[in-house]
Amino acid sequence: MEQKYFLRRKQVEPCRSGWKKFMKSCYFNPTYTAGWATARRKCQKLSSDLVVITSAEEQKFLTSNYRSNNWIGLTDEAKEDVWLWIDGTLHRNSSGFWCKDEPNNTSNNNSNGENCAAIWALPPCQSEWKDENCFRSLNFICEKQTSCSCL
Ligand SMILES: [Ca+2]
Ligand SMILES: [Ca+2]
Repeated sequence: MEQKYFLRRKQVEPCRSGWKKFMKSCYFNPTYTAGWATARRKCQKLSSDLVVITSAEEQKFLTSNYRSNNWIGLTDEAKEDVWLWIDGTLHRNSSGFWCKDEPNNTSNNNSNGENCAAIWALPPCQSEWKDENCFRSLNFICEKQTSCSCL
């Protein structure tokens, strides 16, 4: 009896405290900032990884819930202008939610250009993506997939 109750309860609240549920994932937006690689390690320590955005709905969920400049799990560090999600998926630059004229690989402050993607919070790129210097300290969003099929 008690076990049954626990299972049901677990299905209704599949995300840990402080994490937000959307579709089949839980999301977390730590309050501190870090460079992209450190941010990724922080997510991994929480049994998650930087967010991989696969739909317009997910993008909208993220931008309406998290309103800072946030690293996402997208990088062209391995090969310039070949953007890969951290799960290995190839991202087509024509898709996604890039801000106008982004990614532009600006090398103003860094000879390596810009190889990590972030959802930006400030105009003129509000709620859209920019490539940024990976060492810049930004907020970030972790995503953990759940096996839960509940709503
Ligand atoms: Ca780049
Ligand atoms: Ca840029």
